[in-house]
Amino acid sequence: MPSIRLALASAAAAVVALPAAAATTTITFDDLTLDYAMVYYQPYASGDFLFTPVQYPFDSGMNALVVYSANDPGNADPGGATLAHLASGGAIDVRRVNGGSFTLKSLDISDYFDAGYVEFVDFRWTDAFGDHQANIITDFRPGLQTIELGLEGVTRFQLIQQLGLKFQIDNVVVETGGVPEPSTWAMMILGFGVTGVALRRRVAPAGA
Ligand SMILES: [Ca+2]
Ligand SMILES: [Ca+2]
Repeated sequence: MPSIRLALASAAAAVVALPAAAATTTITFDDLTLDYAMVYYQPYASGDFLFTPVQYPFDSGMNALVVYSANDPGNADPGGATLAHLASGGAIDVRRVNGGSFTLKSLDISDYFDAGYVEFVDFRWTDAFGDHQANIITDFRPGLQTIELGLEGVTRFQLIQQLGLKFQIDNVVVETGGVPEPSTWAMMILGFGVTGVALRRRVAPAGA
């Protein structure tokens, strides 16, 4: 009987401990295997992350995403795909379906034609402290560059194209599940406590 109790307690502890394990995901857009730049009017979904095209008042064209796939000469990810907004002034909005927070570790970026143009990208993100803004500047070389961000507790972020300045993104690295909710902590402590009790019960007869 004590061994059964131990097994049950361990299983319970394992289940409640799961939310504490952070999962890191790299969103590559490489599932979008198309022949040429394809216009997307709907959000692009990867897991529970949504990439939605947003139109700002100064947007000069259609509100849509563009996929740069393998055969496009402007693709900064040869053999794979990248994501862009079609219109100058448009933005890509990223958040989780459930509105949950995540860590934005890094993302790759290049100019829209991957020609090595220096572009200024209006980067905005929201966390528990409010809204923030910074500029990302693409380098003067063809190919992707990695922007290290390490932003924790993000609930959404946007990459906004300045007038005449466009970009493509790839390899968005996000981490979820790293910060257990208070109720999860309570369940974990309870789970470990039960395991401890079961272990003591099993050890006691051997020492008697
Ligand atoms: Ca890619
Ligand atoms: Ca570049």
